[in-house]
Amino acid sequence: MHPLAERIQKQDMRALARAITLIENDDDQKLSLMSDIFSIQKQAHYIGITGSPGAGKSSLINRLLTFLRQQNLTVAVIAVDPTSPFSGGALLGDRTRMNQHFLDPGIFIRSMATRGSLGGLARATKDSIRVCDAYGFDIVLVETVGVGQSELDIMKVVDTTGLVLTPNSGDVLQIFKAGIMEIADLFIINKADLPGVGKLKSTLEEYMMIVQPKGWQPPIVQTISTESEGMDELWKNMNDHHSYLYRTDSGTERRKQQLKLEVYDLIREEIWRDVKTEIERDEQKLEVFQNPDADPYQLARSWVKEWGRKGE
Ligand SMILES: Nc1nc2c(ncn2[C@@H]2O[C@H](COP(=O)(O)OP(=O)(O)O)[C@@H](O)[C@H]2O)c(=O)[nH]1
Ligand SMILES: [Mg+2]
Repeated sequence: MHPLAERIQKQDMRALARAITLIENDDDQKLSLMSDIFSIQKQAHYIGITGSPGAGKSSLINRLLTFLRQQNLTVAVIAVDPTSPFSGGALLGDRTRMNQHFLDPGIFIRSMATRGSLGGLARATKDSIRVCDAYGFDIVLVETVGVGQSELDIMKVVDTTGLVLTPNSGDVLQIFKAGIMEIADLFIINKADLPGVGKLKSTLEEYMMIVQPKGWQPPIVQTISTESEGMDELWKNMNDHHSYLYRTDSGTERRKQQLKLEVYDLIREEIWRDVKTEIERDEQKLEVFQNPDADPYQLARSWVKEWGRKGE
């Protein structure tokens, strides 16, 4: 087994941090490490928290952390939101609030950097989630801003996705357009202390009437993160969703689908990495880029074909 995997299995926190750095840097050892990590996973509950900037994702996670620790559950938090207080881009006040968690050995907090990672942010995040699982955390929470494709990709690997919305913010339309409504397993109306909760709730209910989700019906939960309100209800619904995934046929179908998507993603990333490496080390091929009018379709096809023949 990879020495880092061995140390992670023995709950060595420094090995955990080291492994994530190795993943971020897309180190050559990554795939062999991940294979070992995969074999020592313990099936933590992976939970994604997404939503517009300012919706209260970090505040919610902060409160949920306290709640989960009271239940004696251990939690890893991976922040993909560059503005997250967990990633240091924080308001001072937020950081002070988080300090209690930073000192707790039952909690691990890490932000993701993408620099150098060929597979991109989503890949690095997925791998890091698994490393935290292998270490033995009961729950892995991921905070992402619900905006781009890479956020959507991250949500493909988590078990449960909570979409944080706020009353009167008009973000539902944005989120709808970005295709994020579909990936929500749970609608979280945060800032439920503000006016407009009823209206947002009926918008979500109307949405569900139209799309008529099969299998799991995303519940609507109300929270006030600033006052720690609604955490028990939120956790109950997250747990229900986990049971749905692991104890029902329709949940099993969804997990099969998820596996397929991940394998396809991995194949795409692996081939891309290989082909790109081949091109970059071949002077003759690089020369072709000197002609800005070259046919991109023809180039891509011929190089992929050439790569395919090499493996024969
Ligand atoms: N009124 C109210 N404000 C909240 C609530 N939750 C978070 N906020 C505030 O919303 C702002 C953005 O919160 P933050 O957690 O950083 O949002 P994020 O960008 O989604 O991570 C902060 O000023 C929070 O204090 C809530 O339930 N009610
Ligand atoms: Mg945040």
